[in-house]
Amino acid sequence: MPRPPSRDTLNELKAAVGSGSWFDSQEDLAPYIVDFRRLYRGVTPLALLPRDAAQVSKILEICNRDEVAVVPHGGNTGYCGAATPDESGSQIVLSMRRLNRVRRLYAANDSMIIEAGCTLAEAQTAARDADRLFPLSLGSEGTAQIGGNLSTNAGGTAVLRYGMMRDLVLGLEVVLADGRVMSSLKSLRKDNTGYDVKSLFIGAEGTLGLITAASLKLFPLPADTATALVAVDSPQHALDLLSMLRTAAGDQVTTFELMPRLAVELTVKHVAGVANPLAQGAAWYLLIELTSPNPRQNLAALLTDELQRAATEGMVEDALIATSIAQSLAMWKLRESVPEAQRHHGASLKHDISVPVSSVPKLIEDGSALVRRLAPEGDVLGYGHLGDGNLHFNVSLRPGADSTAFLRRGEQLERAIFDLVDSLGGSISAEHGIGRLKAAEFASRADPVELSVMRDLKRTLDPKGILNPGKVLT
Ligand code: 2HG
Ligand code: ZN
Repeated sequence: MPRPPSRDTLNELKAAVGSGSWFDSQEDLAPYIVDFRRLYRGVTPLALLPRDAAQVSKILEICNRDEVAVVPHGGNTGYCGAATPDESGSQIVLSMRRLNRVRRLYAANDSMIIEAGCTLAEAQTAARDADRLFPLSLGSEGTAQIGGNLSTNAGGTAVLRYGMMRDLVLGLEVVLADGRVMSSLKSLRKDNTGYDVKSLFIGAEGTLGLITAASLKLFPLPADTATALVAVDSPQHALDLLSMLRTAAGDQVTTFELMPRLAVELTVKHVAGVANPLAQGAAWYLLIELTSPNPRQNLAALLTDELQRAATEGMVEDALIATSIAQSLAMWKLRESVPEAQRHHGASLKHDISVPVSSVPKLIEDGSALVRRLAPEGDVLGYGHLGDGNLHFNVSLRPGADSTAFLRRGEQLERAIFDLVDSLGGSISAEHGIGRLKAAEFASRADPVELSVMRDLKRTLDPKGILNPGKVLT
């Protein structure tokens, strides 16, 4: 069991990074103790900002010896409280921000080695500067860091085409709990030498080791893009359209995002500069994007033909294909502003869940009935990555309704929604992770054998339990 650090340990940790690379005043520590959603407010005696893997190694060596808990901290954009210390005041924070170098970009190998503290946007820019694409894409990419993306196995809006963060990794550098550095920064597409150890650290939220750098896959830059905003009358028609588009365009279908009418209305109302280019009143909207590295693909024509055919068959109510980059960006802004609009609208209950793609209509129908029954003060705001079967099945407090009653019902509603998800063979955390928020629910729902394997791995890799205690596993 970790224990509070002594004064000597704290001094040794400060010396390990040197002056200017640690904070211990309440004022300086403020950004490190509250999570993005303000669900948790912790206490810490010290935040360390190492500059390289050697310093991270030294820190963990000391913490392991003295049994001091370490909470890794990236861009702090996570939704589950994984990067926030607990209230005990005994966990130190380790910020990755200064490990922010692009170590090497191998254009001919379509890969790059990049450190954990680079933001996702910095990773994308480094790739673009070499005429390549790093395809992970999400609303918080200007702040979220690669280490956090890896540790939560981030998803976003291009998973349909490129997969999640795990699918984009060729190798990792990881500092283990005792300070040893596992350097496996290979850039190989094929490597069948034993267990896939690196994969253990992806999605582990810093509980098995601290990722300091990664070798990531790159792709050709899109040279032709077609973006459309499409109105449909039901999630089933949206799925029919997805199937039709994938038959016609295969993997060129990069993005297929669903938004209910309420999401669009709130975004237009609350976020400056957002407009709905389609006639008001559609029940559901889709943001669809097709991309190809071939500049002569004429994706706009393909998308126009398919949408016209879908309209004739009664699948599509209305559609607009962007004819300029500005118009395409405006459509993206509409989608990416939904979380912000929901924040402005007031209290909400969030459920980041996934089911097999074909079960999404049932999830929405049965989930909405649960909300009407168990949280009648709320309106369903279920939107997200339909192409991946991942909905942010959120519920927003109706203006004027009783927020205390609404929030009190949160736990019961969550359990009912998770039961529904389980019955559909889904996941209670599709892309935001477990952190502290879902640790108890996860423990009670995971396959017991799988959970015991996870606990065995934790004991093996972190026998003193110093790495991000209380997150993922209870
Ligand atoms: C998104 O897809 C993010 O916009 C945030 O994953 C989801 O705020 C949410 O619930
Ligand atoms: Zn999402």
